[in-house]
Amino acid sequence: SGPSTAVPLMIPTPRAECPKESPLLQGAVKLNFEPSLQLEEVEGENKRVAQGRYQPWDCTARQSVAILIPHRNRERHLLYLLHHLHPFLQRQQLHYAVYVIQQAGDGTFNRAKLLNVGYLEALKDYSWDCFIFHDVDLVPENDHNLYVCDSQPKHLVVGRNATGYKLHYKGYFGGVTAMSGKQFRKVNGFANTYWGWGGEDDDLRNRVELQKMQIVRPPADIARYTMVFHKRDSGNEINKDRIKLLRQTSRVWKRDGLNSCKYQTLSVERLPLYINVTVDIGKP
Ligand code: UD2
Ligand code: MN
Repeated sequence: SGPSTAVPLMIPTPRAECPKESPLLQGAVKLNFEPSLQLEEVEGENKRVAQGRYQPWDCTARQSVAILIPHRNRERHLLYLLHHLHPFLQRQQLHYAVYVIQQAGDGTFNRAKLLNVGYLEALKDYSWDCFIFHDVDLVPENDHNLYVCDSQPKHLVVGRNATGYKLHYKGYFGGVTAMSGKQFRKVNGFANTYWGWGGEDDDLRNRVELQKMQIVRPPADIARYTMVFHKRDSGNEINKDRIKLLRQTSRVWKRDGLNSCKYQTLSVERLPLYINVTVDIGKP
C-alpha cells in the first residue's frame, strides 16, 4: 500500500455527504399524545441532541436547518412537538437546531415578530441554510415531508386533521413554512405590525408574490399534520386590523420587517432539547 496508510489518526476522516434520500425514513408514523409524557422522558430518548442541536455522525448533512417556534404558555404542545420532531429530523439526517422564541409578559401576542427575532437570533449561532417557521401545535405525520429549503419558499402544511387534510384555502401559507436565508431576506422577513391572531401568514405570502417567487408544496398525502386541539389563547385575540394591514403590504414591506425589528433579548437558555430565547418585543 502507498503513503496513505501513514496518515495520522488525528486527522478526521472526511465524511461523505448524506444520501439524497435518507435510508432512515419511515413514511407515515403513528403519533402519540400521552398526557403523562414528561420532559425528562423526551430528553432520555434524545441523548444525541446537545443544547437543542444535532448533526448526523456518519455523514455530512445536505442542509443546516433552524427550526423556529413562536411560543407562550403552550408547554404541553411544546413537549408533544419535541417528542415527535427530534426523531423525525434525525431520520431526515439533518444538521439542525430547535429555537423556541418565548414572548415575555402578557401583552398581545405577535407570532410574526417572534419569528423575525428567531431568525436574527439563530444566525448569531450559525449560518443556517434554511429556516422552518413552525407553530408549536402542529405535529408532522409523515417523515417524507422534508424539513429542507427548495429553490422557492415552501409551505409544508397541505392538510391537517381539523380541515379534512385539504388545503385550507388557496394561497394559504400558515402553520409551517420553509424559506432559505436568501428568500427570507429578499422579502424583508415577516411584518412586525400584526398583533394578535391572523393575517401575518397572508402578509408573508404577499411579500413572496411581490418578489415573484412561487410557493411550492409537497404532495398532499405527505404534507399532513395533526394539530393538537386548542382554543384561542388569551392575549391573542383576533386582529381586527388585519384586512387593512393586508392591503398595505406592497407599500410597507421594505420598511416593516427584518430591517425594522426592534426587541430586547431577556435570556438565551441552552436547554438539552432546545434553545429558549425569551424576548421583550414591546407592544402595538
Ligand atoms: C393559524 C395558523 C398559524 C397562524 C395563526 C394566525 C395554521 C395551522 N396555523 O393558527 O400559523 O397564522 O393562524 O396568527 O393554519 N402561540 C403561542 N401562545 C399563544 C398564542 C400563539 O405559543 O398564546 C403560538 C403557537 O406556536 C401557535 C401559533 O402561535 O401554534 C399560532 O396560534 P394559534 O395556534 O392559536 O392559531 P391557529 O391554530 O388558528
Ligand atoms: Mn394552532
